[in-house]
Amino acid sequence: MKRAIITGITGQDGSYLADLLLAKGYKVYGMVRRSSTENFERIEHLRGKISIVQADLLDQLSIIELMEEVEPHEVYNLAAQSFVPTSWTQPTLTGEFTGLGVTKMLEAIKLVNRKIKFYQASSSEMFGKVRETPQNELTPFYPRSPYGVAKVYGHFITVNYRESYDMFAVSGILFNHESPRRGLEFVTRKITDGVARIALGVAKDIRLGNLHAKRDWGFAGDYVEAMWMMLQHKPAEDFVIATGESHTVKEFARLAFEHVGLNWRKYVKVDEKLYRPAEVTQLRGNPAKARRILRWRPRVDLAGLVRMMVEADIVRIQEQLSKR
Ligand code: NAP
Ligand code: G4F
Repeated sequence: MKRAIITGITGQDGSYLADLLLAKGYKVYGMVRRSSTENFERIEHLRGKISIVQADLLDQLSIIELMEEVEPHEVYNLAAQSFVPTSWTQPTLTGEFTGLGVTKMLEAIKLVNRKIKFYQASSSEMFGKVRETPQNELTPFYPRSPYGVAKVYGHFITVNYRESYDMFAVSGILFNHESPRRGLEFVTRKITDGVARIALGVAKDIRLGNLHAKRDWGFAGDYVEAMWMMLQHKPAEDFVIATGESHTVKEFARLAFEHVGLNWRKYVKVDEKLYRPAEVTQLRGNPAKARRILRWRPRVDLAGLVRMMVEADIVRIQEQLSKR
């Protein structure tokens, strides 16, 4: 039976990847950092099916010991400080988790067993102030936030360990992917949660920042499949994962409000405090390489994603209200 370690198991992608690997017959080890309260909401349904193991991206020895104990075939490094605005208020912490944390994972593999396959969760934020559209594996990076800068480091250290030590280490350059398990502070989930509350009469409006920003949004369930495919494909190489379509925040909000029969203009308020010091105004990926080599393609389109997220938030908030 194949063994996999997932860092960031309590996050959106970690929970979907665990679902996928369990379905494929893996033994899954989810790495969590020590916390005074459990934060297992997204993996509640996996209790008893996966093993939870403690280690921290900031603690080299804890990661080495984890590799020695589990002897994994595959490691998926999804843990990071992943919220872009926080990277301006906590830039050094973001650098340590999101950047140097990757080196700690790679060093542990180098020391324990170089045959372990490694996936690094890289990001379209690395393209930042984009140099061409759409962006592909060869597009130069121009990050626009401490988060983006840290991800560029994580990407190149992965490439460097592959080239220096002949390790199977790949970087997946994933564009934005969303789901009902997305953190509430990210724009899509903030919108669908707000729409559900407004439709159920418990909120009056949603305050958003830049409505003109464009993103290439896909469904997280489709994207974790691409992560797995990258580790099955030889030789180890990097891939862009995206839908190839780009939409504005305003369009996302319009679709979400339309789903409950409301006009977004009446409920969305622009709050300039939510503007970023430096914005990534547009992102659109070119997934041609992944389509051609991995045979990967997304199954959920934007309309399907919006529907799935709004409906899940309505059900969740109705349940909360019925318990009051
Ligand atoms: P997420 O929901 O924010 O989850 C982040 C995870 O990292 C959480 O499980 C968190 O644990 C863990 N973590 C943070 N610091 C840690 C530390 N010091 N030690 C151990 N664990 C730590 O993120 P996501 O959306 O699932 O994204 C997964 C990865 O893909 C991230 O690296 C993100 O930057 C990258 N990415 C995401 C997207 C996207 O659109 N979702 C696109 C491109 C790349 P706690 O629960 O303890 O906080
Ligand atoms: O949903 P967002 O916060 O995602 P962002 O910054 O694109 O980052 C996400 O995707 C990256 C992949 O490209 C990941 F690497 C990263 O970890 C994360 O998952 O913001 C999307 C856009 C931005 O342009 C932002 O300015 O939405 C705009 N926006 C407008 N109003 C808002 C808001 N973003 C947030 N979070 N909240 C708002 O009220």
